Amino acid sequence: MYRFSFGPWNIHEGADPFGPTVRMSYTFQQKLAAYRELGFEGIQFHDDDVVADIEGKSHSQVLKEAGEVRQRLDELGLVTEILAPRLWESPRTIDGAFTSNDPQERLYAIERSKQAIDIAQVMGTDNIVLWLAREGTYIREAKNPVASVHYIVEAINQLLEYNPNIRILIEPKPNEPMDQSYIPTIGHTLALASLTRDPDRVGGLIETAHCILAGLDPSDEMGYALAFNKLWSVHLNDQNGLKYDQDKSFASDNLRRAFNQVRVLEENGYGKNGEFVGLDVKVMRTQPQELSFKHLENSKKMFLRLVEKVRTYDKEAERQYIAARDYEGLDWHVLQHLMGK
Ligand code: XLS
Ligand code: MG
Repeated sequence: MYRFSFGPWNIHEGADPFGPTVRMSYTFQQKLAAYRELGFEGIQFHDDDVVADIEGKSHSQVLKEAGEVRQRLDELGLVTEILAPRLWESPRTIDGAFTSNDPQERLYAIERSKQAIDIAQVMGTDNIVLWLAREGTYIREAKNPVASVHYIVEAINQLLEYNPNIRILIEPKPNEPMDQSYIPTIGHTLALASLTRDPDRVGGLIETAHCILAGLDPSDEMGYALAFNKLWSVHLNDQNGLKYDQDKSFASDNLRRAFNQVRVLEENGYGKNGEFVGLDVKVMRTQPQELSFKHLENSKKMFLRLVEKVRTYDKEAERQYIAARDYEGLDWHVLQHLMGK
């Protein structure tokens, strides 16, 4: 039995860098109410998804408001999967958060992350996600790449020390908003984990589109993390090539690539330790408001249909093709299976 999650930002108003919103907003409470209706149990939160306008509020006020949201989730039978500090929108993180050239800004990023940990504890999760959005450069000369890695390690060390229960899930992405980011892939993530004070508490969250933007195959990236027991969450979606980050519905661009992601997850027992199948999908800008949940429903349905495809896949035939080194035969076998014969 898989459990599914998404973040409130996945229900959105259609703004993009070139145009304003095109749909009315759903309120936070309406979004929460939609989860169960759509068959989702887990919520991915940023700190300021839980507590709006977080920057102006005192720590005790923040925790009080988080407590109210927690209560509402309990009533609705929802759980918080992950909590992520939003470190890329503040005027204090323009030059990056943990890797800003300004020590005061680096400090701000660490303090804000510690507060996110406190919010996570109120919300009942130990999973802290770090999408290191602005930890990178527009031009290489702007930052020191060696010092930047040490800054990130130092920040993570402080967070690990701050709370002994939490674990850090780094969500790698190679670019956007930066020209180049410092932690672009799961390999970088795991290498970074090994430099921290408690590598067992640092792992990864893999997003399909981020792998594709790095020119890598998402199922192989997932397989790599699984080999280290470090795949602690996923953000499934899809992406048409090396373009802006699209966050399309899962499987909508490349069915076979989606099949292989489900295959590597299913065959390696993903979910058995409580991991969620997380989505990070955007509905198309053209969609009318009343039809703007379809990307979530469709992504979940496709995941479950592909689980069936994995379970009904003829493994004995696969074994024979591999033994004969007949990969053309194997290719056809896979395509036939996906076409439903
Ligand atoms: C990036 C997401 C981001 C993270 C969590 O892919 O949109 O919000 O998933 O911080
Ligand atoms: Mg994501």
